[in-house]
Amino acid sequence: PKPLKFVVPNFNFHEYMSTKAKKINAALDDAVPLQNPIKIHESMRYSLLAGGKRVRPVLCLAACELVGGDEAMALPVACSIEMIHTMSLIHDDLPCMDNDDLRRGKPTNHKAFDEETAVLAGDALLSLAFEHVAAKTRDVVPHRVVQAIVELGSAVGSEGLVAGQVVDICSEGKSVGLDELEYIHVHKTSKLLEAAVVCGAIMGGGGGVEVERLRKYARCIGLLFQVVDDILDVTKTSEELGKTAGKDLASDKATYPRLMGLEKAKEFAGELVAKAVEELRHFDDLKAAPLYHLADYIAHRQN
Ligand code: GRG
Repeated sequence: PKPLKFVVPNFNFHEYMSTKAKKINAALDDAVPLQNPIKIHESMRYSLLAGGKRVRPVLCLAACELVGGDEAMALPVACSIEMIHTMSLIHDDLPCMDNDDLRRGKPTNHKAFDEETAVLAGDALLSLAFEHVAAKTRDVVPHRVVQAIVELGSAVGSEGLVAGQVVDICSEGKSVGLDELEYIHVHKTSKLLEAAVVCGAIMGGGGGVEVERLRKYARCIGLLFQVVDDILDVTKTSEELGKTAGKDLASDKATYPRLMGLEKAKEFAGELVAKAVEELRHFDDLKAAPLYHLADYIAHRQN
């Protein structure tokens, strides 16, 4: 997609991301101390502190501040979201799922530890995510905390990430159309990004209309995230191989470029980013700067 015209000048996005990511990393480090039983906590920390981009928790803090909240009000739920994201990656990499050996350039959890520990580390992170938001959120009225917990639960369960994963698994080896591909991506990827933004706005004291506007923004960037992932899959592999056809064209996995062609997939990504930022026009430009730039970052990221 073309660069956004409305990215706010003089906003140092790189600095913004690294400042927020440092806070999130420190909070995650505190949330899972290395305690007995050592093995399980080591395994949880191995994946949780393994250097992800922290897109979801940053989105959460940005949404909280956009509606007038203080970052501290959303920090616990932002950590919970990263715990859930991490556990979904641990389980996704297991031999019974994708059977991957590497994640973020390091051995996957079950390779670094063992399969039993990886399953349990995922379970423990999922449980801790809900405990953490309920126990550690401060200065937010209880009904908002409950509302955020409901959002989280529905994003993760059999109508959320789990739904996306099960439909993805069932579609293996079958021909997948655009509608089914969108269903998989919306559930596997968008739902948690949506929960991140919506929970941030809820904790920050956002009104109903603001929260729903931000939900629409998040749905667009959630799908965008995956469309860009699919595009990168083709373009990066093409560059690496010095060929015109990328990895995904060789495999039988359905992706946007495969189903609609690379150019149309890029156009679709452009439409999604435009639709996302359209929702931000209702907010103050300066206050919305982080979310403008996050949309731009997701559209143009290289990994
Ligand atoms: C959540 C209860 C529960 C079970 C998990 C395994 C599973 C069910 C779902 C799979 C979900 C999955 C792996 C979706 C892919 C999401 C995605 C786009 C991951 C990559 O996100 P990045 O790029 O990763 O933000 P980093 O490494 O930066 O954190």
